[in-house]
Amino acid sequence: MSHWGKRDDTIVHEIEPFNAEPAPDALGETRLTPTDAFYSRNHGPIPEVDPAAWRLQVDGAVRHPVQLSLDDLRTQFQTHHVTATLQCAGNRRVGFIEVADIPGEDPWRGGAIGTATWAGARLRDVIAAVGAAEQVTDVAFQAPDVSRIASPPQAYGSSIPISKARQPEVLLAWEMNGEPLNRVHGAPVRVVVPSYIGARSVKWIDRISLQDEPSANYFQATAYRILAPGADAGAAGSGDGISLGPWSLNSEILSPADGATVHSGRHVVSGYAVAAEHRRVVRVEVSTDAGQGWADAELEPDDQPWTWRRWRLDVELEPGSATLLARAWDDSGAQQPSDPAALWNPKGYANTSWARARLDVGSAPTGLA
Ligand SMILES: Nc1nc2c(c(=O)[nH]1)N[C@H]1C(S)=C(S)[C@@H](COP(=O)(O)O)O[C@H]1N2
Ligand SMILES: [Mo]
Repeated sequence: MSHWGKRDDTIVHEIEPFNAEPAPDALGETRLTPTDAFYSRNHGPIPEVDPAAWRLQVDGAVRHPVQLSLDDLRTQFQTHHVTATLQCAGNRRVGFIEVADIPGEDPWRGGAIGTATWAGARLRDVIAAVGAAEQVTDVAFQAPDVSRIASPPQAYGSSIPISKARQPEVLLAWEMNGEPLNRVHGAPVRVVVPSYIGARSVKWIDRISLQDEPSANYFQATAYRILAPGADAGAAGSGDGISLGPWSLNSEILSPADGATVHSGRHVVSGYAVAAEHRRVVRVEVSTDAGQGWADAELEPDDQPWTWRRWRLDVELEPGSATLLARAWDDSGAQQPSDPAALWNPKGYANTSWARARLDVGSAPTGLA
């Protein structure tokens, strides 16, 4: 085992704070990501919260503020299961770093994403219980982990619009993949906000506040924003740039992974695609000749609204160097932008450009070397 129960082949970007993603092949193997292959993204030390002592404070512009124990949350509200993909805004940042350096941010490959079955109470049921005042526009989450990355250093927090908070897919989850949520993924309770950047799925949550503005927390007001390409990230202040919430159409090639050496001959190219909120992935195309020709990949069934759609295609690779590309289309006819340079931003968020895998193809056919 590597750190925090992750597999030995985990790619660890930082040990403290712990930031790690699975090896691409491991991530592509299953529709549901095993917990030991699920990425971990942290901004401070991982807190150890005693579930018996844990309380969730729900307050702000509400009629009846409450303090809930884990037992209260589990017994006073119906339990719901949602299978949902989480994806970090920094997923695929390495493609941006090739365009221009992004100091101070981890070079995530395509593994800052994972799909799990979460169980918990619906946030909307808790909101209904406290009674939101008319003027409430945002639901803010607060956690106890203090981040020194934030300026000034502060505990992690963020918010989502109340319209999203009232959707049935948004959970206060205490279970992941059929087991009690573990410490590194936010025990005892985390928020799960499907189709929003992972930053909004606050772990170790201990306070929910209903308010008439977004959270003033550093990770809402200053970070997780798309600054203008020429902006100085170090000088960015509260409210600068485009605040990220819902993510956009994206895809990645997981196998063969970018940079791999493979044998010539037949290969299965495979990966994932995710659609934006309320959209569906309806087509994924793959090119083996740097974009001259494209073939439709075979897609996994589209029967889970909040999850990625994995895809695969059999291809023939000739000896030499090869560039595989993949691009997803959604049901509004949108397709991913081709060029990471057109999307590059100083903090390196939301690289949704075409997936690229550059391969060294040896001359021995597959299976004969
Ligand atoms: N309390 C807290 N919640 C947090 C974070 C954090 O650092 N502290 N990181 C966020 C980010 S940026 C992401 S992408 C997801 C990652 O969740 P995971 O570590 O369970 O994969 O958690 C989010 N929730
Ligand atoms: Mo993230």
